Amino acid sequence: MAEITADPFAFPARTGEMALIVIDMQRDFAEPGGFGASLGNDVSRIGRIVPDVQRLIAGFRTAGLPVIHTMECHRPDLSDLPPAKRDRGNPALRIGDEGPMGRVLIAGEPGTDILAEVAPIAGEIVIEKPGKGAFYATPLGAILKEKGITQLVFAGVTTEVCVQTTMREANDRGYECLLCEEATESYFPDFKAAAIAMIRAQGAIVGWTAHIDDILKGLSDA
Ligand code: C5J
Repeated sequence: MAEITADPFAFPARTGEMALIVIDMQRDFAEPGGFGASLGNDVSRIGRIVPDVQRLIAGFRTAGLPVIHTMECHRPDLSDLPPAKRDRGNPALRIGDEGPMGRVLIAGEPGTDILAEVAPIAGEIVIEKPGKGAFYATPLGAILKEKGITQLVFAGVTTEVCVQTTMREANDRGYECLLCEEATESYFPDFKAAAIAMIRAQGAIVGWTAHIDDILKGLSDA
């Protein structure tokens, strides 16, 4: 067993049972004209983590470990979009509306695509999810079970919404979860810091957090 230097204590890595989950690195969250921007957010923050997400993905690919990507998106007929989600807030564009990158957060539209720099390669699993958590209404749990995965390393956006929700879902399902601090981002720096703090508080009540170099070292030592 390899150890990854982490907070609040070393992560007991079993690389044979480990996968990387890259949450929602989509144009809709990172580029002007998408869902994130329609809610009034400064989306430029998201692009800044792309090089570290790339490095983390490359480390997993080099180690021969699974990389699983998620996309927050809905069916074109909106049958998986609860009115409570579509009507929330006062966005410039609602989910399903026609925007500069196609229909906002709809499967198959240009804005829903994963950023080219961190896009899946052939053979990697992509989970389309209608909720914030990646386990809700998706085959993710069954896929992980079939692959014998028990440990999940997390990257992606946004830290306190889809990343944290998925980590909490995974933690309740018995997975050991580790969040890479440099490979996640929020529109709100304070929320990122708070999410990281609450995940690892109380003896890793939701999971561990670690720096990218320590995770990559743990993978290469294993
Ligand atoms: C949000 C996400 N923030 N991927 N989605 O609505 O975190």
